[in-house]
Formats: sequence, C-alpha cells, structure tokens
Amino acid sequence: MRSSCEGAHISGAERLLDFSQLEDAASSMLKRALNHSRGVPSHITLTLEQVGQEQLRKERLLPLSTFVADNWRHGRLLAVDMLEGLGLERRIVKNAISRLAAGPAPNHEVMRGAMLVDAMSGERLEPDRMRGVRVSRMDIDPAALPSICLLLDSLNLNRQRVLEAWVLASKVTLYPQVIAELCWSDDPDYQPGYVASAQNGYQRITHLKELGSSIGGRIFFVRQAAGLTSLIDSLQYEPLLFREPPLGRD
Ligand code: WAQ
Ligand code: MG
Repeated sequence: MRSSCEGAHISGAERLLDFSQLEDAASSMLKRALNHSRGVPSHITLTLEQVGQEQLRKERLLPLSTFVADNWRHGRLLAVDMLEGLGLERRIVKNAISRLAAGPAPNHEVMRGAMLVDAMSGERLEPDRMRGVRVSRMDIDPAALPSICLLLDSLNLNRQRVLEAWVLASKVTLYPQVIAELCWSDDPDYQPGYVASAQNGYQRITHLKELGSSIGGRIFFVRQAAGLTSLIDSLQYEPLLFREPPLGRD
C-alpha cells in the first residue's frame, strides 16, 4: 500500500501473505492509509502481485536489543558510534544523517523509499532520488508468528510498527553488500529508530528525532556500486519470510 497527498508521501506498507489473508489485509491496509498521523491522503494505491511458492526464502529475524537515549541528540550520537563501530567512516555517516534530517528528497521532503549511500565515498546511489528504494515482499512466517508475538510481548514491544521495521531490517541486512541500515520514522509522534546490521542485529534506539518532526527515512550503507542493480532488485522483489531470531541473544 502507498498513500500520498498531492504527490507528497504519507504512508506505505508491504506484506507477503497467503491468498486466504488477502481480503482482511487489504481492508486493514485501507484503514491504515485513511487514519495516519501524517495526514489525510488524496491518493491510495493497493498493489497485489502473485509470488510463486518455489521462490520463497525463509530466514531468521535479527537479534533485537534496545538502547535508551535521553533525547534525540544523544540517540543520534549513539547511532553514529554504532555505525562507526561497524567500520563506516564517521564523516560519511554524519553527512548522510544530515541529509536525511534535512529531508532526503531533492525538494527536502521525505522519500517513499530509502537512501542508498556508498560506504567508501558517501555518494548517494539510489537511481530515483525523489522515490528512493522501496523494500518489499517480506513478512513473518505465519508458523512463527505466535512465538514472535510472545517474545515482543515479553519486551513490551508487541506493536505492528516494531514488527514491520524488524522484518524490513532483517531483509535488508541479509545482503552482503549492505553494511548497515539506519532508520527513524517520518511519523511526527514516533521517536524511536534503529541501527541494523548482520553483525550486531536490530539495535533499537529510544529517541532518534524530535517529537513533532515529519522528517524521517532510511539509509542503507552499501559496500560499493558493484552489484548495485542486483541488490536493488533483490530488495524490491526477493520474497522472504522470517522466523524467530536465533536463541542465546534477544
Ligand atoms: N523500503 C524502503 N524504505 C522505506 C520502506 C520500505 N519498505 N518503508 C518506509 N521506508 C522509509 C521511507 O522513507 C519512510 O519515510 C521512512 O522509511 C519511515 O517509514 O523498533 O515507523 O514507516 O520501535 O514511518 C522504526 C523503529 C520505526 C521501530 C520506523 O518507519 C521500533 C517507521 P516509517
Ligand atoms: Mg511513516
């Protein structure tokens, strides 16, 4: 689903579901589009595409952890430190964050998809700078949903938003070209965000932006332009279902 108002992005969401769930999911997507803190849409698009079972890949969610930051400035410093700890250059990380915070699209609005940033040069790599790269075709494996909800319950995090971001980050960081993802929401009432990486998992940070700001987005730090087309293709089209994170860490 994606929704917009006079061309400006309001919200979006993607699912990967069995036929039997399509009606209910379409109805809840519509409800979601119509009741959003970023505003009332003038356009809503629902796209449904068939994916063959034989293409379906199953993987595990990233281990999840939460870091408390007193405020968004502290949270961003923490994020920069985490990204630097993954081998990224501090200057490149800070510059990418500034661009996200200023509104990543050329008109300084939010993008529908993510920024792709070359980890070596800091260069923006997404082919369409208005749109960004939108990750799709991922969900929780229905067989694993009850235990994943229990796990989130035990952490007091059983919310659709957390589940969806966790799934998205678990898909993005599966590809070896991606070193890390940084995200915070564009919803004015939601301050948490995360740094995700195959190395350190899904690391939530309780405050990554000021309350009331409608500027948010995602940055994928990638190894280099080589293989970029196939990476973007996989992010957009490879169907993936996720099961519980590996035991031993939470
Ligand atoms: N693919 C690429 N980029 C996306 C996608 C996607 N499927 N969905 C959203 N984005 C980008 C887009 O630029 C949005 O403006 C931005 O991310 C924010 O999207 O553990 O709610 O759906 O507490 O507002 C993270 C923390 C919440 C969750 C993220 O993002 C937690 C969130 P939102
Ligand atoms: Mg949003």
